[in-house]
Amino acid sequence: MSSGSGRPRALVTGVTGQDGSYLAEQLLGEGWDVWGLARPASQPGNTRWIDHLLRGNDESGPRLRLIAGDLADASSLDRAMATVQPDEIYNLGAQSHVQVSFELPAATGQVTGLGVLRLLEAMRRHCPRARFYQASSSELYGQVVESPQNETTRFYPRSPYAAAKAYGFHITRNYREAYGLFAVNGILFNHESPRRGENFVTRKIALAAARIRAGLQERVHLGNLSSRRDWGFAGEYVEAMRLMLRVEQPEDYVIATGDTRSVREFCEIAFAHAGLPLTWRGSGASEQGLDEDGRVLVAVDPRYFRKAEVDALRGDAGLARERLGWQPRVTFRQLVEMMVDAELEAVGLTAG
Ligand code: NAP
Ligand code: G4F
Repeated sequence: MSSGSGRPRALVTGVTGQDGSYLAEQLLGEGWDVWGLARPASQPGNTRWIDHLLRGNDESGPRLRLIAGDLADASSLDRAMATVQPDEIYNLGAQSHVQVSFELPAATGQVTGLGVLRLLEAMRRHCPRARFYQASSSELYGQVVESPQNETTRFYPRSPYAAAKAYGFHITRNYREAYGLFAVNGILFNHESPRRGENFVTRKIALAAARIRAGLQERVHLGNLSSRRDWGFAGEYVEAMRLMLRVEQPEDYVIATGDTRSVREFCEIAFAHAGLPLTWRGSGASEQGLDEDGRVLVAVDPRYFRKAEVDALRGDAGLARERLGWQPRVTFRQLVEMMVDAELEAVGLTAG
């Protein structure tokens, strides 16, 4: 696989996000030319996680280049595809926040749903022999009908985000079947890292634990503490994306750890690691997490409750283990501690 420079080329949408930055790093490490599709920003500032890759550009070595585009704008995708002529396309761009999708349902549908179609159409026109990865989500399972969830579990989306991802899933599969494209869905369960957006619950908790320990914040307000997720490490999950495009037959895969934990458990490990072990008082909307001196460090705020919640997710990645040889290595505790360590370091502290 190669084109142009002789090196294979990848086009990554969502390159400024958590997964995009890890994926671009890995592809560059493999010697690929990587083009990141990025929305032209009216102000600089969202390239924090890829600045080191952009700085690394040189004449001879592999490099990350940005190309302007928006999943809501078909002409920009057409131009990007014609310019890059990629061998692999990773569609990671999305309005990816579930709660936000209730506030911006149509915009979420345009980008997270129809954006997939626009990209597939541009691929069909300019590089039908490329391989296409769609970032599908465990949110598709929503109100789960069985546990653990695997590739055959029925979908029950519970948010405008999940409904848009359901469209993206089906249109990807349809373009595979109708046009013979190599187009696959990775149904990834929650994956986190120090690069997670600050408004997702894991990063919000890790950030708060470190900032409270440093005296920079008094407490953190959260929503549903009983919600359970199958949380893995993002760096490992993007490895699975690459593997899915390197096998002979295009297929859809679940990527998960098989372990399910509550938001409350995440808080307990995070705060203990920051030297602030918690005890709990109350329940539901009045639940609180207190430190050894009785100070409230975690408080529930119903503003963060979802209009329709996904109560519990747990994935079965057996197919990926069998066909791709993929399995997770980082445990839940290691993930939480990695995230808290990063935030402690950012405020000049260490664990304990
Ligand atoms: P993320 O950090 O929120 O990144 C989202 C990316 O999408 C950002 O680069 C953002 O760019 C870009 N984007 C937003 N709107 C766009 C538009 N209109 N056109 C082009 N790009 C746009 O998300 P992530 O956690 O890395 O997740 C990557 C993908 O996997 C997403 O599709 C997400 O829905 C899906 N997913 C994530 C998880 C998870 O647990 N992380 C699980 C399953 C599936 P800006 O910098 O311009 O905002
Ligand atoms: O961190 P979250 O916002 O992630 P959520 O909703 O599971 O979605 C993430 O994972 C999906 C994969 O399943 C991706 F497709 C999606 O793009 C995104 O990356 O919330 C996790 C849980 C929810 O049940 C939420 O109600 O945490 C609960 N929660 C409790 N307090 C909170 C908060 N979530 C957020 N964001 N903020 C809180 O204060």
